[in-house]
Amino acid sequence: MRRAAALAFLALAASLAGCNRGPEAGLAVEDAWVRLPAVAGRPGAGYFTLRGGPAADRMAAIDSPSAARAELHQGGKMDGMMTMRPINGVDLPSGGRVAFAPEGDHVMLFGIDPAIKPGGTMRLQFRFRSGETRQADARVVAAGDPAPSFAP
Ligand SMILES: [Cu+2]
Repeated sequence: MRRAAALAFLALAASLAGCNRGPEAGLAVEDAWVRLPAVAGRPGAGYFTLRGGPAADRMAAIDSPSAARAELHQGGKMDGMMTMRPINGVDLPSGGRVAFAPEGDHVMLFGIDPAIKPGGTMRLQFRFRSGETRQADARVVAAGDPAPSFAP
């Protein structure tokens, strides 16, 4: 009886594992969104959550087919003012989560394609030091709009 239950569990685990491809399958980009600039031609900002795979990694760069250039920025506040500075990546612990969120880290998107509109999506491409890549279709909101809510 106990053995049968153990076998059933193994079968379930195997079928769940079958959904994944390769040992790095846990690495993911979730809940990506982009806030467009208030003034056309100014940079927009992108936010997302990185989910670490089985091995520690580092997210090293983002680019987009719909932006001329993208920079990773570390954001913060100093004396009540928003500050930002370029960073060359962010460490992603094994199985960990790293959030890029308003008033914190973000990807600055320069030269956004005018065809990108609120309510649409914008493709972001993530490159990791391990050589892994991921894509996300970020939800696009207008400058004054609140952050989109993502299903848990
Ligand atoms: Cu910035």
